[in-house]
Amino acid sequence: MMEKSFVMMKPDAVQRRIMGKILTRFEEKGLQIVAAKLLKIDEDLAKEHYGEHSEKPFFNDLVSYITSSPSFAMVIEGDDAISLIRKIVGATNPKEADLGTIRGDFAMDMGRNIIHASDSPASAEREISLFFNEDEICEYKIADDSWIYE
Ligand code: DGI
Repeated sequence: MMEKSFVMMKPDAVQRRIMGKILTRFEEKGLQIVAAKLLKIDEDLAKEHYGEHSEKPFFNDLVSYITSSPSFAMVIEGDDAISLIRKIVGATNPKEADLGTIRGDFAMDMGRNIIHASDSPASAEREISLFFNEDEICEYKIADDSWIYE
């Protein structure tokens, strides 16, 4: 089933200049970028995005990390995109993430795990609408579709 996921390279990915490498992994897999922007997340948006963790001991550190410098937010589309992207991203703790995943290859610590990706269709819908207006999402036919999907 075609799905859209919300994916965001966090401030450490931007600062470490590895955005291109990360983007390439999604593109080379055959996924399609349908929206993208660099933005500095403010405290309100950070707290809303990570609302489910508001009672956790790491919440304040998480909010200050995510608001510390710009992030690169995207909507990525593809067949089964939500679970597929979670596999490409790897486990939350980069030390446990398999090598070959983005977190497994590029990160060391939970609080610097470089990328976010929606974990379910309900979160994808919520997160996409939190970060993007409908008119920022581009519906377009991509040229190699018939070489990616049978
Ligand atoms: O969906 P994920 O980003 O893989 O994980 P999540 O939704 O459970 O947590 C959101 C972010 O919060 C995660 O990317 C890193 C941070 N986090 C989660 N659990 C811990 C944590 N940070 C610290 N320091 N310790 C934790 O146990």
